[in-house]
Amino acid sequence: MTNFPDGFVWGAATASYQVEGAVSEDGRGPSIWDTFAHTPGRIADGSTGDVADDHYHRYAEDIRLLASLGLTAYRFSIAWPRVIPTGDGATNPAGLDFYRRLAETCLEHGVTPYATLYHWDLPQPLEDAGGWLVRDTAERFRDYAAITHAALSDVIKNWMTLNEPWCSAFLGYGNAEHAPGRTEGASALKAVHHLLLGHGLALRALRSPETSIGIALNPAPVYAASSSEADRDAARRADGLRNRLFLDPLLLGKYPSDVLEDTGMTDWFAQYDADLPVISTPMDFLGVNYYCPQTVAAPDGPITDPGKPSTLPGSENLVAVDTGLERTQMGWPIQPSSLGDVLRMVNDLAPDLPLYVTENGAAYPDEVTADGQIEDTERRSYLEQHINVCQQVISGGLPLKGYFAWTLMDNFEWSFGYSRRFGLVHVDYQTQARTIKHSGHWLRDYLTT
Ligand code: GBH
Repeated sequence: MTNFPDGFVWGAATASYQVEGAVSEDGRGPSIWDTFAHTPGRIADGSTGDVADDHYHRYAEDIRLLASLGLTAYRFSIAWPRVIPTGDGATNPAGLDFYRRLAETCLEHGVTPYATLYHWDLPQPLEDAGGWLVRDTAERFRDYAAITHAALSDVIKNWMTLNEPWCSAFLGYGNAEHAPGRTEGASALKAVHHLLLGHGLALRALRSPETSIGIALNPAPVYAASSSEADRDAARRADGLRNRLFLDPLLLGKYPSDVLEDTGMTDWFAQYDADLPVISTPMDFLGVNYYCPQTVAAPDGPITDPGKPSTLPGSENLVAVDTGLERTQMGWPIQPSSLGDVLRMVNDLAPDLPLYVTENGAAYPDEVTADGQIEDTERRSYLEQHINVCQQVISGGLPLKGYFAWTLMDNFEWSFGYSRRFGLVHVDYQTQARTIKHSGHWLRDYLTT
């Protein structure tokens, strides 16, 4: 039995390209992730999202499974290229209809839909026209958001504009780990601005009394490896690019000047001051995706591996430090108390803003036992410890309203393909058979007994 307040939202999350498959069905257009995954060398195991979990056809079974875990909310994303196949041309009714069926099936099972409008699958024609490096993409995003909301707002009341714009900008246009696989140095900050502008324009277009709208970010506590001035400066720079570059414009209506200076982008940003009131349009909630903290130091010698494109334009001279914590299969250190730190960090900036943990979870190489069980005790323990922290921050007075596990079921883990599993539910990719893991059973018992 949980001690969470009544009405606390318990859910699981997925994203369109990671689960849907059916990439050429019912008029869907290509996205940057189709192009990227089909480019040899981009995905660790050479896989693509062509089939993924076949969620496009199996969504009803998947929503039943989600409900059977005692969860009452499903965070999924809407694929822009299903709704507007070329990005800015005609609307595809069959694409909208899929999300209507998905939302209606949720409602039939007592599950509240939470839709993310952009979880990284930009229509390829928009990338060909400049992608997030150009302002026009923000305006096309607003139009897509408005069309989608107008079509589905009777069945979907909770919306998120973007998922983790940090990843879109710095993995997509910085170090090329994600689609579209470009290495643009400090110009990746232009993508940050256009993503945030798209968010603000969409927020204004969707505003209505029955709709609750937010964004899902991936802020993380950044700790300095020591109290030396150099290490503290490294932490300032990493915190700037990871957190303040997003939180400050969204919540305070200004960009952090030190980050713009470090990256040499002050003059570029100065041209667009007039966008800040749009970007800082008040939201109904903020989603926090949390996996791990970051500890950084200034390097002893010169910049490490200068040949490798960076996710830290202008601040390459810092290094990640291993603090000896246990790690998940992703290599991400486990530090549950840091979830409390990050929630307090955003609450300090916006004291009254309702917060959700919109993703939290862990990858492990799950093994199926002889009798068909998946004994993922490490994942169970990760989830339990982080859920306990949620309870603590609520007791401490923070307006935390819900928790979404990442992820409902194993899926296409971006540049790692199918080689990393985060699910509460195991997926056998040969047969598409779903099996609830020990962690899923634990969560159900936690929520229902
Ligand atoms: C989320 O991204 C995604 O929203 C989701 O689609 C994905 O499947 C899931 O997480 C699991 O990866 O610089 O050492 O601090 C999370 C991606 C993970 C990116 C942590 C930044 C920072 C590592 N983030 N990572 S570090």
